[in-house]
Amino acid sequence: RLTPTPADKFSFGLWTVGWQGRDPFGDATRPPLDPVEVVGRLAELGAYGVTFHDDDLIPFGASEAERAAMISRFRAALDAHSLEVPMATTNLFTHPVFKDGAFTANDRDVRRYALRKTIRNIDLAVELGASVYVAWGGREGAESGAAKDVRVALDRLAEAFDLLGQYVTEQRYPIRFAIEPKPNEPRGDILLPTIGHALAFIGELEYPELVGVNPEVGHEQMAGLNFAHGIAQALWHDKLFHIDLNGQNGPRFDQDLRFGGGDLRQAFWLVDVLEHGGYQGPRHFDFKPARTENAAGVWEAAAACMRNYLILAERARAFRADEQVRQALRDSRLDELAKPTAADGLAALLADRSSFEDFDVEAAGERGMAFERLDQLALEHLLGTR
Ligand code: GLT
Ligand code: MN
Ligand code: MN
Repeated sequence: RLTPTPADKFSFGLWTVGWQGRDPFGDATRPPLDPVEVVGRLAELGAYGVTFHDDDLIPFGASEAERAAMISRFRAALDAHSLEVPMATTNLFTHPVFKDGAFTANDRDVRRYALRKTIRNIDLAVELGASVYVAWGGREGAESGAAKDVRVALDRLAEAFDLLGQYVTEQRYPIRFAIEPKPNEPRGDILLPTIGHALAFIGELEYPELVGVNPEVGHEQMAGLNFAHGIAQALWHDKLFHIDLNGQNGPRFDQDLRFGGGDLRQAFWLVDVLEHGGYQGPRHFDFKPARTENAAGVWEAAAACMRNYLILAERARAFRADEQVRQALRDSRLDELAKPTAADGLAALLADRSSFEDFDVEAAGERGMAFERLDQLALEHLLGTR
């Protein structure tokens, strides 16, 4: 079952397959793609959804009439191909006006403009049926120490999410926000650099229930972090509202490889935690087809993202179903980790001589954990030899 269907909930950003290959050193290597063509192609490949920034769909600075025409063409294509818009977001990074940030720009007029631009696109997102609104603050940051008072900037960032939360509450919009962390690039240092920073920030907001995270594989790996662990913690907090799937080879520039490129072991554990950890949202790909590719290569890479996810899901299922794996999990005492440490209460713990006075620490220190056998079994499932 390696052919994607809408039930798999795969989605792609317009800006992913539509990336023209422009990088800091070179010009575009591919012509622009019409969003209407993207909708048809994605549906044909088995995706269920497409996502967009305001400016991916409607060129920045377009007139009201051009905007309306573009939206109606897009909507017609969505209807014709039964494609959904599960998520949308705002471009708060391309235009020079955002060079010092959007919600945390030092200039107040820029911050007010950024909020209005965002609110305008939230209206459209809701009209098109989106239930998640992503906020990637790529320009919210600094290159030098005194340029940004981080504590004050966080006040402004919280103020922005409080205003946006108030707006969707007053409009009774069925939409929630997902903050996308990233440690650096394009700013030297970006605010809310990791999943952990974002989760802590959300706890300080006025509408915390309306805000979760949209972690991206490569962004956490740029910081040397274990992505599957980050996802597990986001799920534990009930904050995994959305996800950006792609590939990355460790700490270096943001590679945005197709899903399955980069760190394959982490991809395996990621799919395992998504498939078996209760995540119900879209499997959204945020990748950049290499700039060496022409249009054919772009669609091959998009198809490969979905195929690789399905292969890994199948491998993870086989791993979990294997009797030897189940035995190794017991030998590794995962079942014991699931038992509360002191369900008998603090007083009983303090009175329990076997937990301290009579505890044989030497014997406990000599126990093997069976983790090597367990991980070898995982490797063999990943490599397809089991
Ligand atoms: C940009 C960034 C991505 C974000 C997108 C959402 S835009 O391409 O690199 O990681 O998810 O704004
Ligand atoms: Mn992303
Ligand atoms: Mn990225």
